[in-house]
Amino acid sequence: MLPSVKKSDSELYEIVAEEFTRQRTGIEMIASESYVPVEVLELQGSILTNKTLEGFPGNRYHAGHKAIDKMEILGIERAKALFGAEYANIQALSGSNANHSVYAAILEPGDTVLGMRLDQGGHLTHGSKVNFSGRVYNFISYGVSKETETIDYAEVERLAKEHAPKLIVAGGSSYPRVIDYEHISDIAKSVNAYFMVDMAHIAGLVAAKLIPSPVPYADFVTSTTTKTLSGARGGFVLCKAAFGKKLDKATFPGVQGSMHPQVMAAKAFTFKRAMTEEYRACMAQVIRNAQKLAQVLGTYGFRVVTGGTDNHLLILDLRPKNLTGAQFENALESVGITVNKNMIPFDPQKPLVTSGVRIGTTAVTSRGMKENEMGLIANMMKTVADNIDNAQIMEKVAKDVLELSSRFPLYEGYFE
Ligand code: DSN
Repeated sequence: MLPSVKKSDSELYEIVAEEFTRQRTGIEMIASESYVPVEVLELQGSILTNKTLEGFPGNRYHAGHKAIDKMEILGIERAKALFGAEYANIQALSGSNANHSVYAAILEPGDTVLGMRLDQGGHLTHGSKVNFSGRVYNFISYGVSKETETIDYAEVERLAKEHAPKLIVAGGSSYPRVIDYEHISDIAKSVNAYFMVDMAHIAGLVAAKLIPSPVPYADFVTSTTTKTLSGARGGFVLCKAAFGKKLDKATFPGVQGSMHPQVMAAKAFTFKRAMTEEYRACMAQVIRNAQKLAQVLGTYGFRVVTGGTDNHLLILDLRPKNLTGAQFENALESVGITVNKNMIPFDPQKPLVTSGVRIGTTAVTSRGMKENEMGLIANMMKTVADNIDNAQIMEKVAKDVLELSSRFPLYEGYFE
């Protein structure tokens, strides 16, 4: 692995090696993570990183753009084909930047926007007060119903009528259920608002046509190519053709400067890979694994928020186990299982404590794990939750984690 770095910067090499060991030997269940194919690693580390370019194919501010233009056009065409979109911009450096570009394209500072609360499933960039979105725009938050823990569409409609937003944002980072895009689109139309969906978490499942696509209903769809798309670490935006020019101008020079061609090439590869049968089969397994995990954990005395999941993630309420999210996250990490503490709807705890954890199945599924392994992992989680102060039992679970991960090798042979 990294033969040149190993020779010239051993300090840095050791840090990357340490992280690789963690990834190889642990069980990775952070819902926004995946293991990318080696092609993505190669492209992101390729000579494309040497090129500085601003603008778009056919309209550049630097010479020497011929090959990179071809790459960007290829990536755009693949994104459009994969999602059946009219227009695509693949320059966003991240999902947050993708959202920022859309806001810059259609909003003025101070404009009113409806977005889902971060603590009930939304994202930081959907109006959180600690993020630019909540400081620049007048975000009004909607959430989930207390009874079902699913989106309260009646509240969305009521807030839309009351506040007449210029934009309604749907999607998020910890919502385990399918969203009724048609319903929210109808609400947006009824108040003459634009409609944007942030599908960053579920884009891979949408690409594989396993859950409904927001593309037919939304004016703008933003995403990353990480998470379920399992590829490059960056963002992209799809939109109706009529908004294409506005979107491009808002991306550059609006919120970004020069592009990252090495990452855009890795995005283009990610889109191509997501069209294959092999990828679709893996995404179907991601959902089956999440549902199996939710079902078994439910029988072990955890409360699964909304009662289950339609996608790649589930939220566990740990209160029946008398644990906080922070305690469980730490305990699981100590045995080699990585999850993140997460607010549950109407959580009485603070964000750095929380009553829940978020668990995702994309990474473990891409290593080849199936329902049987989800049963084993659920059992390990139960054992950890019930024996958090028992060092001997925790040590035994850590050994089980090592044994399980060793049966599903990661990047075997590639870095030797
Ligand atoms: N929004 C963060 C997450 O879901 O983990 C990073 O993408």
